[in-house]
Amino acid sequence: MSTEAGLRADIPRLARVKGKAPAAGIVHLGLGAFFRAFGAIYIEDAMAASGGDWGIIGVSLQSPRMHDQLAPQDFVYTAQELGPEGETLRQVESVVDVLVARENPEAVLTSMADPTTRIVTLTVTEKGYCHDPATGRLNPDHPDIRHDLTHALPVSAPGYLVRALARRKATGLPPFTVLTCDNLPDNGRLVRGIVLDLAERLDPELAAWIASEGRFPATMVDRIVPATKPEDVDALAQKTGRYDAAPVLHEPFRQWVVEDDFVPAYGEDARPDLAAAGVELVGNVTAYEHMKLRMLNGTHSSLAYLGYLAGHETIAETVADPAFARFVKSLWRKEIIPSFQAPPGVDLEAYADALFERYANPGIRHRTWQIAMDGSQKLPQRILGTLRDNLAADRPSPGLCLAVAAWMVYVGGTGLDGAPIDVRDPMADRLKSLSDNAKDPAAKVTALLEVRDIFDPSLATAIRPSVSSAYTNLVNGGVRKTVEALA
Ligand code: CS2
Repeated sequence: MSTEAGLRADIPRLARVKGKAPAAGIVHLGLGAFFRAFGAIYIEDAMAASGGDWGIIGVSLQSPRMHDQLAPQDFVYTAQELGPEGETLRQVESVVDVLVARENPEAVLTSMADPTTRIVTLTVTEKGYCHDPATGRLNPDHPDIRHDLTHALPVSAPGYLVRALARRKATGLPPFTVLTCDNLPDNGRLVRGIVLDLAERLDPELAAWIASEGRFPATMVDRIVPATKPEDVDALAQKTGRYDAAPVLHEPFRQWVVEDDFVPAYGEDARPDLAAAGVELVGNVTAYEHMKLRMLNGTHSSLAYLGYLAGHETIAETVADPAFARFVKSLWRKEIIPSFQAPPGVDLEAYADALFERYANPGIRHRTWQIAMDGSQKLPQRILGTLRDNLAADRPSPGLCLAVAAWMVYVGGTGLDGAPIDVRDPMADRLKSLSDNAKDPAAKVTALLEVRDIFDPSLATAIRPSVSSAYTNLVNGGVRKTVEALA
């Protein structure tokens, strides 16, 4: 019997056990599974270690679902840690409210402009920044940005940041620190540039104030958090005898590296005691970010496209296939590790070994289809930067070119077995029609490499031969054979 139908009515709902909710200090834009399994836990640990009012007001930009699931259980939820040897459960209580921006934009701006709000964290995914992925700059033609330029109540994440900062300036408050937790390159600088660009178009004085008073520390975030399925909700209810409408599932591993650069006007109160919770506070995040985006996310996306096309449902299933295991190890060793400088004291071979173990964790059913989403927004920082650095060093990248070719087959919308693919990507229609209108593999590759939002011209020219032959091999020989030949 499904929870929705039966158990929900029969068993008690989850409730706050620690009594009063903490007072709020953070507004989080884009409250999804990842932040609830990651930032919300670190922040709860920091409050437990050192106190402070850092309750989190979550904001869903679009859907009321998260609010509707969490409100009846006072915004608490279960974090289910899935290790290779079993699982542990934890109740997380740092979220104190959820607002739905589309339904009540005024409430969101009011919270962001409140004197108690000192940090706005974000996980709005790559596409939520309304930028051009190839350049990292604001896309002023994005429909949400066009809306936000002419309406006081915004719809986009950058719009909320800018309008809320304007309110704080008008009432004489310091800005909040903007702490992005999305997998974007140099994410702090990127969001700062986007916010300043939008502010400049609305009010140059506001832009100048944000530029001098605002802080946008870069971060590297890492924890694998597959989407929660209805079966997971049911199984947890059966196990605990309590109904939680929105548990999160995650692996044991976590790593958060943050530049220690918060709005100075708040002094000691500028941030939770993140270090006490195990966050690494550093002066510069770049090396960590290269390591994580290239080694983890780069191979995740490569395995997602190739694995999906080979018929594998999850990453764990994909790396259980020896050909793919050899392939990913050789990607790390030959193409990715040599492309960047390791963070101080980090052994990249050991990092790769640990990643392989994380991918192989049978407790984590992370679907290749989920990771394959939004490739147009992900490819540049995950794969193309590495390719560019390898070209400059004259290092061949056959594996990464194969991954790009697999992405091209994927966005064509038809698997190698002829089955349709449910492609989720803001550019899905455009990519599919480019592919459909080209007659053979070489023409498809050429057409897709001409998408300037993703590929710059010199990179496109340089990788065309290799991507083209990889595409042809995929079509003629199938995925496994092609992967095997490379590995
Ligand atoms: C994944 C990431 O869905 C994806 O694109 O690559 O969400 C990945 O699991 C996390 O970045 C791990 O920290």
